[in-house]
Amino acid sequence: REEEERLRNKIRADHEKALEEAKEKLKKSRDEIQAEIQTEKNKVVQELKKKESKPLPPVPLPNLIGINSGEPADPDVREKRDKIKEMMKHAWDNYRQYGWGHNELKPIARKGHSTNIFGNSQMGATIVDALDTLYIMGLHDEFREGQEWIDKNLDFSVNSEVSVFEVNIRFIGGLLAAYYLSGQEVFKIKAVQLAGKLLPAFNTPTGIPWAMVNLKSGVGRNWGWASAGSSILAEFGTLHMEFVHLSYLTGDPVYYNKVMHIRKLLQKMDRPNGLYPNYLNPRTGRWGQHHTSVGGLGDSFYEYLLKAWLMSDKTDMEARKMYDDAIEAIEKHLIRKSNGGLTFIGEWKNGHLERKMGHLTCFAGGMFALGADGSRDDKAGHYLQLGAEIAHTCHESYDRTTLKLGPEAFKFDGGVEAVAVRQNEKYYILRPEVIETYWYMWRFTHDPKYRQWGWEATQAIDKYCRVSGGFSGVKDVYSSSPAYDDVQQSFFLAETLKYLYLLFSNDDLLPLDNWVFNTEAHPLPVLHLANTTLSGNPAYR
Ligand code: DMJ
Repeated sequence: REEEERLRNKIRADHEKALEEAKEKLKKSRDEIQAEIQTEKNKVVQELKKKESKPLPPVPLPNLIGINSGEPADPDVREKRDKIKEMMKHAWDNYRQYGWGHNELKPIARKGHSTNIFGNSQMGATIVDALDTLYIMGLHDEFREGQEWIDKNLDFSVNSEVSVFEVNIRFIGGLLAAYYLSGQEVFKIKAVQLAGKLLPAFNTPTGIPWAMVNLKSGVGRNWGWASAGSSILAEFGTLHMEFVHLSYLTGDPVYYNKVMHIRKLLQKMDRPNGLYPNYLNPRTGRWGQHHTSVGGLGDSFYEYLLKAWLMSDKTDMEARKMYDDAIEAIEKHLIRKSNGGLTFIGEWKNGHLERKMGHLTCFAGGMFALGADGSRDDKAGHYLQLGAEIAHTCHESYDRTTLKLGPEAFKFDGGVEAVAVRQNEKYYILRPEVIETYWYMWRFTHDPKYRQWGWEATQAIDKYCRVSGGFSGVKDVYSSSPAYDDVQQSFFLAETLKYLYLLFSNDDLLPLDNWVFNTEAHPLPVLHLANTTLSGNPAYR
């Protein structure tokens, strides 16, 4: 009886206590309740962040050779190199002052700038893209500022739809290069976090990724303008280098498997005239329009076949074969000599060759030179020569303008050679490809004309693109007083200034036997995996 009574009293007391608590809660204002909910939510987010920032398993760092100095002995060359470093400082300082944390800078309006490739959030694209250039130029205070911003502010849990390709080459590539150069863990951790956010883009019926993915929801889709819902060759075909490094650094084969799946699928497909079309439908696995380009929409796919082989310490023969087959077909169908003797690479459109070459295509001169060693039938001399001819043509496209800066696209039709015809192809947006080719040609030949051409471009950029708030693109390279586009592209700091700096440095700075540059000029070390296997995947190699 007593026990029953005691229990009943306890239940009554508990009940009253609960009622009291509920009343207390109800007394709280809506704002107070919301604040409590927010605090709880924040706790969960913090927990998650802690989990995500857990250190990754240690892996042996590849042999890192030549990450400092490259100081030339010749005072004239040193002076030129110093000038390029000063230009980098001007670009960075102005971004630091007027665009900090934004993706890019508007150097005339002196405020932040962004485009849809970066989604709608401020991800500091210029900071991430510029880090390794700052590092090799010895701008260490600036590098540290960038690192601090990344550590504190770079957050990928945002409701933002980004380009998988652009984020891969600029952010993952930039972070990985910064990690290898500096050894700072934060860059590796951020790269891996971001890669995890890109993985849902591969959830398509074929495993060919969507062009865009929402970092928060993981929902992907393709660009509205791309041939009947297709994915783009140069986008899904430019992930290999970064993804192999991610698997190497994490021991998780998931990244490697994604890109190898793409490769296997491409290998199985028929290629019209041996050429890869620029468009592939990720739902059906069928090609879209039969357009082939070594410029926009195709370019870096070919580049990454070659670089996959180089990065594997020349053991990935499958990639080398795909590269050799592809450039043989390109040479046969797309490369011609103009009446005036200029070698150019045209665009293939449904069985017809358009005699037009893009500024983007000019990177191919460097690619041919880089791939010369190890080419089929010992055609090394031939490919080095082809690289030199493309470099010459692209230099002509600069030299035939008023500003001595190259247009976005130029024709080889009738009497017109290496000159832009349409008004909307006359712009120069601080692109690197021509300078990139000068640098590779310089490394392989040491012909002084490449330094001379690089210096001409440096002076033209400084004269016509420099403004007090940074560097801007120009709308017409044939006009003596062109309008500015008011954008300082992040690739100007990542690529254009880096290639120029390397052109005036000694070859022992980032030697090509040890480093492979991704398509955004971020150097990644060659993985000497001869005696090892990629964790979890004995099939590698
Ligand atoms: C860069 O983002 C990369 O080089 C890419 O492969 C092509 N275009 C720009 C620079 O022009």
